[in-house]
Order: sequence, then C-alpha cells, then structure tokens
Amino acid sequence: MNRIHILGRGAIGLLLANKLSSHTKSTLITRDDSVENYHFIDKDKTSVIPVNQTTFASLKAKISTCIIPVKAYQLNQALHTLIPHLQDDADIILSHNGMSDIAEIAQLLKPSQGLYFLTTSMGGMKPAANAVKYTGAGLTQIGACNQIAQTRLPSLFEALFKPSLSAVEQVTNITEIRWQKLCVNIAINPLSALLQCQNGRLRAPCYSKQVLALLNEACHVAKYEGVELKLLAELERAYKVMTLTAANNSSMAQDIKLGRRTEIDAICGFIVARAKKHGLNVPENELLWQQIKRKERA
Ligand code: KPL
Repeated sequence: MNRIHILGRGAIGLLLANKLSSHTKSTLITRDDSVENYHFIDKDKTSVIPVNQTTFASLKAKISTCIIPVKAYQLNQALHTLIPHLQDDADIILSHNGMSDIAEIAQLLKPSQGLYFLTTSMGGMKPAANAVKYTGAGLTQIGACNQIAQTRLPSLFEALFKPSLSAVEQVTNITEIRWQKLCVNIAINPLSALLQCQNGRLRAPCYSKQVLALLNEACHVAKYEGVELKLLAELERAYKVMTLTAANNSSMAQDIKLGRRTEIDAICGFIVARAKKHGLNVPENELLWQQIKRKERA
C-alpha cells in the first residue's frame, strides 16, 4: 500500500486524509498527539477517519510523499520544519488558497524532490479540532511545479489520487488553474467575510458591480503576469462556485468569525502587490484588502 503524510489537522487535510486512506496509508503530522481520533461528518453520519498521527519529533523514517495543506502564511515555517525529514526523492504537494512564490519554494528543494500544487473545491469546515464536516463535493486538480514533478506526476496521480477521489484530474498548466481559483477566492472570500454571510448571498444584484470590478482587476494583473484569463469565464466560474457552495461559509468568513488571521494577503494582497510591480491601479482589491486587515486587527 502507498504511504502519504499530511501536515496539520486543517479541514482540507482531514478531508483528503479521509478520501486517500481508502487506498493509502495516511499519517497526519501534528504539533502534538493530544487528539486520539479524527471524525468525518457527512450530513447526519459520523465516522472515524482511518488515519495515523505522529509529530516531527517521533517520525521513525524519512517522508516520501507529503501534502502540505496549510495556510499560505504558514507555508515558509512549515517547509523549513519539514525539509530535513524528506527523502532525497520525496514528492511534496502544496495546497492553499491564494498565491505563494513557487519559484522560491522550489529553490529550497533538491532537484530530485518533486513539487506539486493541489487545488480543490471540496468543501469542509471544522466544528471541532478533531472533526471535519463535509460541506460539498468538488473537483480536485493537481499539477507539477518543477521539472522532476512533471515526469513523476502521471505515476503519482495513478497511485494516489485517481483510486481515492471521484472528481480529480491532473493538469498541465497549474499556474493558470491557481489564478482561476484565486479569482474565485477574490470574488467570494473577502465579501462573505465582511458581510458574515453564506457564499450564495453574494449572487444578489447589489454585489455584482463590486464582484465585476474585483475580477476585472485580477484579470488585468494576470495579463501582466503572463496569464491569459477571460473576464467572462472567471465571472461564470465565481458565480458557479457561489451556487455550488451557496449554503457554505467561506474559509475567510470562518476565520474572521473566530478571530483568526485570514489569507487576505495571498488573495487581494497578492493582486495589490503584483499591480504595484507593474504600475497598475487595483482600487477594489486594495479596499477589500485593507478592510479585512482592519477586521483582523480588531
Ligand atoms: O475556497 C473557498 C473558501 O472558502 O476558501 C471557496 C471556494 C470560496 C468555498 O467556500
């Protein structure tokens, strides 16, 4: 049986652990082992996630494959802790909302270590530290981020992801897919966090002007970054996700509600930073970035 490690006990990590453990021996690497069992809640059914748990200090062998579903702002610290525990030919799969600097991360790895990015629209929320509530099915996409990963992606995909996930695909252009997901997050996360509303409410006509302006700015910046996005397609995608996740609270709405740091720096903040680099103005992204930062501080 294949073996995979998953860093942390976040919602996406637990959802993936639950799915992957049907064909793969999965182990969570957590800060402590205070939690005995992890639970998967789907409507009114609760089951124990068949996953092992360890800490870095008690790892017995080097890691061959690791998913890192931590927030973008936790990534650097997570990688620095993880890297000494990796096999020379390990595969590392990042997964988070917003943008991180893949080129910088790739430089931390050996050329024989594969770097991948996984994006998913599977929905999950954590009602407790040891549980994840499944809030909706969604497509998972995985793509290669360095040269060796390009060669190894087909076998990794066949061995780990295809047998366990029903809606999953390997993609050739993960950068474009990440930009598309970024657009979805720009359209939904900050507004739903400020309004403390479910994603579906953002379909109301009173928000359409703001959603349009946000995505227009994002598409414009993407072009300067060498990524061709069509505004209409990104709008369609964002509204489709609002509909599919209508009853969900976005991760940012949950973060604000619970007084946690959000991923806004990697979402609207990323657009603002890249716009600045190219001498562009992105007032709508800038406004939401500042509004969420203010909420975080409060
Ligand atoms: O990714 C999400 C999130 O909440 O972070 C969306 C797609 C907006 C679903 O809620």
